[in-house]
Amino acid sequence: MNRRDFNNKFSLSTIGSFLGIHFISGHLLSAKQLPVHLQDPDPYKMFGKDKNMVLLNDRPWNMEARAHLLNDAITPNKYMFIRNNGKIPQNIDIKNWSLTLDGESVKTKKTYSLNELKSRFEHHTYQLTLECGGNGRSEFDPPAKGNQWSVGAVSCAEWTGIRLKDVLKDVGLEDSAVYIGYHAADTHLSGDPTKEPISRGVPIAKAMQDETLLAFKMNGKDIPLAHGYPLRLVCGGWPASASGKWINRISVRNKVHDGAKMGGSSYRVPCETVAPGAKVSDENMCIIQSMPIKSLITYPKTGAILPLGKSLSIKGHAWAGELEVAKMEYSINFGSTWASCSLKNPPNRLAWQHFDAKIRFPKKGYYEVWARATDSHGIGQPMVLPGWNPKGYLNNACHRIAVKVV
Ligand SMILES: Nc1nc2c(c(=O)[nH]1)N[C@H]1C(S)=C(S)[C@@H](COP(=O)(O)O)O[C@H]1N2
Ligand SMILES: [Mo]
Repeated sequence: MNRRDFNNKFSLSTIGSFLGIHFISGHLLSAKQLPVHLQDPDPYKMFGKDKNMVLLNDRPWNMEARAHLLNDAITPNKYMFIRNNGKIPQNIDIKNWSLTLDGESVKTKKTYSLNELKSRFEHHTYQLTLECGGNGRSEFDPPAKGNQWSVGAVSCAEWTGIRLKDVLKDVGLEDSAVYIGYHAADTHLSGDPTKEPISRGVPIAKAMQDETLLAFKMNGKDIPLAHGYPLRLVCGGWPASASGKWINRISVRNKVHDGAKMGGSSYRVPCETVAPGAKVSDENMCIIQSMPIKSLITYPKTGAILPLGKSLSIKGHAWAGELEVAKMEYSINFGSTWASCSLKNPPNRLAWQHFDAKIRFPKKGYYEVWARATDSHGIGQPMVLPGWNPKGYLNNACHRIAVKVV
């Protein structure tokens, strides 16, 4: 049984009947929302998350935001999604934490203590958008296995650290270097110590960008444990799986990194588009690189009620992977006509951009406000689901909220 079936069949109703509780209008709740008191330990307290975040899974821990929780310009920890592939490392020994640079294409293997990294290299701070490649997966039909993310597996926090490129220059690269791959301290769910839950990476060109950080601070404080304390790679604009948490080793490779979840159908999509439900062999899958143009209406919360004659101010963010967002529009008639939103410039490359608009509704009734961003190459968001793929990645369809004018 896949997770979607499990969630639908067993979460609320089954648990309710075990406890003799009736979930009145349980059908209105997300089937993925397990009652908090059934979680042991309480993940909201454990990770410092707002109680309105949605828990998707507990082994491993996965949690997402809802659109209206992401209204802050910079995402605070309490609204930041968590995506884990394995078990979070325990008992981190900060004094002895180190990062080893190795692989076929480093001049010499070298190990730095965390303090050495912090003291020897210049610090930089950037706001960086991290979106899980599977954000929006729950919409695909036929369904795709994996966490059934809605729209909330995205964040834009302020990360402080050192540039990966400064460290790579310090160790020295051979001409053969093409990719870096991270290794981290989280452990495989099976308990097998020889298996890594995930070990991904990026091409050298991405590793050498100014904004690619080895971060030790998030929003001005130590990175929260669930987000990679004490050291994490941050590669904004790419699937967030490239941003390794709890990292202790980076391998410089002379080929595309072949760590866990680099191959097969993990974070890969068909090289050529396929019909929904098609089987695609591994050779015909390509690694996801820059994430596609996308946006989110973060204010108001869907379901807003407004008196006729009063205008509605909407707010949100848009992001475009490696590119910039060039244009932001909204529609109140299911995409028949579009009007422009005002759009701010990003504070730095790879940060999401804020938009707002003041909307007047012509008469009473039910409306949907749709938002559509267009990137600097003129590529806009699709209004319906984009290309189906076996693992349900890259859903960047327009976000919409319901508004009633009375
Ligand atoms: N070591 C390690 N790094 C990891 C992961 C993981 O499971 N282990 N998950 C990846 C994935 S798939 C995503 S989407 C992001 C999520 O980052 P966050 O939990 O800080 O939001 O971390 C990435 N880095
Ligand atoms: Mo992810």
